[in-house]
Amino acid sequence: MRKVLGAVTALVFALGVATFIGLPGATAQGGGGTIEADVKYNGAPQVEKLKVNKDTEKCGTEAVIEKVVVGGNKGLANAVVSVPSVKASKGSKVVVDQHGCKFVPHAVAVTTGGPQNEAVIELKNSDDILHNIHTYSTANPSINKAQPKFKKVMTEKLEKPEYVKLTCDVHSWMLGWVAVTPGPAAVTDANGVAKIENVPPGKQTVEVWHETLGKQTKDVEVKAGQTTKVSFEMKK
Ligand SMILES: [Cu+2]
Repeated sequence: MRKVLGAVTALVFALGVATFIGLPGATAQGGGGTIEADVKYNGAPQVEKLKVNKDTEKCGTEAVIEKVVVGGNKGLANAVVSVPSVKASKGSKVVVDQHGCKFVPHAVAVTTGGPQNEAVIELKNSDDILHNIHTYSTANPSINKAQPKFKKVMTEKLEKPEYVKLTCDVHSWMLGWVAVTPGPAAVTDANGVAKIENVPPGKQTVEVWHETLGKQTKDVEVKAGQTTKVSFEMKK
């Protein structure tokens, strides 16, 4: 019995040490570097317009669905840049607002640290009308929930990394994206630039994903206290 207990204690101790050792490398703490990604697209912007005849007081009479947003200098907006070679131990939180019958921002990134450390998505309803969140997932369970006008905030948790499509069953044109990533991530701005700070030094993989233009990866060398620049050109 004592032997068994001893073995169990040793195993628990070993696991504890392994977990402890695993942490500093897994999370981006002090001493990291910055990755600055520049994402370009040489093609034309894609914008769809739809007549709206429902809840027009809040939604307006025309819905603009921006599938490909190209800004100055061919910069691609709404692209998710992430570092999947870094595994976070903690999930982060992101807020998506349903405002003017649009998901704002259109694309967001949030980190999952696995079970018990899931990514947290706060869904706000600032429209004062009924919305119905409906997500399209394969790795995570799908969410399909009404959010009446009195329910200002709804909180959901997602455990598995995945690019999740957000829609609304009340307003068919509403479209948004939640990128649930295993490591740190950011979304490109109007100029196609995204900055990710506190990335552990060493060889890292950078992934760029866009809802219509797909995915690309590149390897970079991150140095402590420095900014590593990386460029992508997305193709149709
Ligand atoms: Cu809606």
